[in-house]
Amino acid sequence: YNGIYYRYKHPILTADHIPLHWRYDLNFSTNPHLMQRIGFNATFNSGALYSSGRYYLMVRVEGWDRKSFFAVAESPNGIDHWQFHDCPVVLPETDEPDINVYDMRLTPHEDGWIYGVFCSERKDPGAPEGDTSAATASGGIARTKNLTGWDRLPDFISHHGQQRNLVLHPEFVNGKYAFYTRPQDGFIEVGGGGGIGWALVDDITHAEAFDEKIIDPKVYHTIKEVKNGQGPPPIKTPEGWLHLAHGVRNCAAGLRYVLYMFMTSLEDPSVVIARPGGYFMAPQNEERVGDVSNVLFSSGWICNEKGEVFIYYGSSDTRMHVATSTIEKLTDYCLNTPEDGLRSASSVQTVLKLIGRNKG
Ligand code: M1P
Repeated sequence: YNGIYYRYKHPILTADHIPLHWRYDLNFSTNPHLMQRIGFNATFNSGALYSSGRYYLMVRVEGWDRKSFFAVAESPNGIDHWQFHDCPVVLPETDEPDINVYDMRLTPHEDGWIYGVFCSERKDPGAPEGDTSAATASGGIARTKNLTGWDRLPDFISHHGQQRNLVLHPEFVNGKYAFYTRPQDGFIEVGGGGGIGWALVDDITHAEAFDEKIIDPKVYHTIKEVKNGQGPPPIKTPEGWLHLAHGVRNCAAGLRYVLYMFMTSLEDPSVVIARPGGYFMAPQNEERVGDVSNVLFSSGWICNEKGEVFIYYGSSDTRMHVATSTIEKLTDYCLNTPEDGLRSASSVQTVLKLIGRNKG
């Protein structure tokens, strides 16, 4: 506990929570050795939704076969007693079938639909023969009224490169749908692109972004030096929109993903009004180790009617955790945490200012 949020000792969802009837043939005559037939590797990076007092996670489930898909888990209190629904989500496809889908953000939109916006990965059709790795990423869009039946809409069209990190804003802005984007030059590297972008779209049933402006860039020698991306849809507060995002930097141990926050204006959600410096949460203890180590990633958070905030995050592409806070505390955090001064000397000055206030 650091005054900002409570962190829980244990993960809330792991691959061991996957129901037995998804894994075992429960008929003794066809499975006399009681062997597991289908395996699951990880449950992580979940979207989140609060409805009628129940807490829902749209979990990224990854199988032994490396494919991800979505499954809903539900809890009465947002912390524990999570249970998967009986079957995973059957996501309709477009004319160009997805090879892999992941990281669905759930946005209950003021148009009355609940949108699921996710990454759709496909083999790069332009890859040279023999290259079995090159892929492309686009923003997939589906919508539902009840988390059960889903309509698939055409993928988001961007004129600024691939999109692996797309999030729908919950309200219309100037009568249009608003998306947080991340233009990137390639599948892995954002290259000259990157940063959290902002795009307005007239028709979500044919979402096409003609213009994307960067509202939160990646920055040299910060926690978001290599890339960053909007996490869940922002939460509206009296002081502005609260945003949770991930920032990535490189180090000798490889890429390090941490969570950070910022706040945007109520009048224009594309204008950043507070940038608390550094990370909000970084991987710690067992969170640091997993399939892709040194990663925290969040695609979902919930604010309930009491102003309590449940921050759901995946650690090291392996398991799900929750941290809890309140709107009041997170707003205070955003408005009163000093900005990154971008140089060591500024960091010292920031500490000195606080020492001065505390000790005179
Ligand atoms: O493996 C770390 C993360 O990599 C991707 O995030 P990004 O596009 O920002 O690099 C995603 O696959 C994410 O799910 C994953 O946690």
